This record gives sequence, structure tokens and C-alpha cells, in this order.
Amino acid sequence: ADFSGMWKMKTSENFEELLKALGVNVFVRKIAVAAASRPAVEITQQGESLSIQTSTSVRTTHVSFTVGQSFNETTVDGRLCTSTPRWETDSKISCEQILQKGEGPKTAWTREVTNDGELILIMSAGDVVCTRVYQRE
Ligand code: R13
Repeated sequence: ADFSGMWKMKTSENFEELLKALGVNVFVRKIAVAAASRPAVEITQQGESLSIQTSTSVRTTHVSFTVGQSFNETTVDGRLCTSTPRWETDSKISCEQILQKGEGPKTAWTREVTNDGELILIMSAGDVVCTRVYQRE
């Protein structure tokens, strides 16, 4: 599948609960939730290699990886982790994260491009699941 494009978010469920499960305090959490309601996501893809830039007014992250190869990223609460992306189907990437230091709930994400051209991002922490749906701009 082709993940490339500029994406805008259509719906988000449980993002605040996700940060709460990760132990983010209420003050900072409210700031993060407000900012994360208007993200700009830009993905470029060449074969198995993806580059994903997620921009908000307070935090911008950029990851580049090849599916099948581990890479460093940060969890959504900003902790360094080792991520291992794999194809779950030919249109869905599933990525497990292992914290490089310390302990915390198990985190992971999946990104899937659906038949009707939406991008679905699922982020989880322990048993809390956050689902965010994007459409191409
Ligand atoms: C601020 C500092 C405190 C911590 C934090 C965490 C997340 C975010 C902001 C902050 C944001 C995340 C947005 C994620 C998106 C994901 C996606 C707790 C480190 C800077 C407040 C804004 C948009 O949709 O892919």
C-alpha cells in the first residue's frame, strides 16, 4: 500500500487516556491533547522505507524506518525506545516498542491504509487503545 501523502486528522479516540496510562500529569496532558487535535502528518514512502513527520504547535516528531528493521524512536510520552516494524498485511504496519531505559506500560502502534484511502493510526499503552483516523489533504 502507499502511505505517502499529507494527512489531516478526522477523528481521534482515547488520546488523553493513552497519555494518562503512560503517567503524563494532567497539566502537561491537557496541553498535549489540545495540540494533538490539529496535527499535520506528512509521509513519504519508497518501497519498504517510510518517513513520517508529525507536526503540532508544541511537538514535532520525525521517524524514518524500513519495515523489517528496528529503529530508535520515542514513545508518545517522549521516552526513547527501540521499535520493530513489520507488515501485518500488505497495507498495515505493526510496530512494537521496547523502552531503552526504565519501565512502563507496553507500547505499540499500527498504521494502516484502508481501501477507501484513509490512514488509521492505533497507539496502545498496556490495555489502553487510541485510534486516530486521517484523510489525505
Ligand atoms: C508536550 C510535552 C509533554 C509530553 C508531550 C507528549 C505528546 C505531545 C506533546 C507533549 C503531543 C503529541 C502529539 C501526537 C500526535 C500523534 C499522531 C508528554 C512529552 C510537548 C506537551 C502534542 C499528533 O497523530 O501521530
